[in-house]
Amino acid sequence: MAASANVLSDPVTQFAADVHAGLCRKGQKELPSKYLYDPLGFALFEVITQLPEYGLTRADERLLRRHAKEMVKNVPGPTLVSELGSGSGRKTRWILGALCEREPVSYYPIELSRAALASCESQLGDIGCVSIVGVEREYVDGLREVAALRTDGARLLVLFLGSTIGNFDSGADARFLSEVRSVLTPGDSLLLGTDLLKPIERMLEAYDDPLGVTAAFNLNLLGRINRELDGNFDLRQFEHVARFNEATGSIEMHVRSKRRQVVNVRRGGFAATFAAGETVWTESSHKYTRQEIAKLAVSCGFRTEAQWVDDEWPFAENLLLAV
Ligand code: AVJ
Repeated sequence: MAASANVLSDPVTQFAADVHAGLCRKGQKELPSKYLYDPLGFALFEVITQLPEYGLTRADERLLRRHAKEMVKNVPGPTLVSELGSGSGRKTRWILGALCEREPVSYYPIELSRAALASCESQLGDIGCVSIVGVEREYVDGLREVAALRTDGARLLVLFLGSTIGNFDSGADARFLSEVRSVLTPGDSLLLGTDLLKPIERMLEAYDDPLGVTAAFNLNLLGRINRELDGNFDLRQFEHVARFNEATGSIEMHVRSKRRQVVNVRRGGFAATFAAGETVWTESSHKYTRQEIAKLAVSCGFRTEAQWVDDEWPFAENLLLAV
């Protein structure tokens, strides 16, 4: 193995360290949800967004398509647009298109994965008056870089769509928004997509679909450990669990061990023991109320300029103004 593979900034080393910490801790085992998105996980998530039970992404896109004109009216130009996580360009197209009606637009998607940036550029590259500059950084670092590019009088519009904010632990969402705010200047805005609280059965169906795509998405995290860290998880000995945590207002995904077993993660240099029925917590997806979002915004230095809520699937697009 090359010596350079051992430096701490090496992604494999970081993955191994996070997996080690999460699987060998006392109490509830956990793995960071960002690791769900390797190429296979990303492809499975794309399928999830098309499931009839998972209305979140379609609601997000519907709102942006229907209200993009109104949204950008609230953002006086000239404007630099930056997106935290480029996702699929489908939703962003509506906002960029609406802005284009009044001015040429510079769009800076921020994303850790170069592949995602490339796919974003190929999806949105055809909009004539938009110039795309991908930023391969962590969200806040990337945003700081973009903010430094602005010229006098230019405003920043930050997009954080798809309810990705819901994946932060409670409290961490506010810390993150405050950090974003600290990069902005009064008059800048943040368009924040948030999934809303709905009846429990509807939420559980969305995260435990009858086709088993979400189960595959979740179990793939163990498969990824096998592939990248030379682990020996037997995926058939674990099962997908989705539950609603009333205390935190979040859907949680776990993988549950069907029996007592020991798993080796050879590239991590450790083994982890699982009791029968023990779970590994792999993701939280917080479901907000409209009031909760407005409160969160105020506590982080924003004012809620407007909210748009989908009529088929409770989901809100929140336009927050930095004050
Ligand atoms: C991409 C974070 C919005 O939390 O609903 C979908 C990820 N997890 N099904 C979500 C996800 C299980 C999704 N986000």
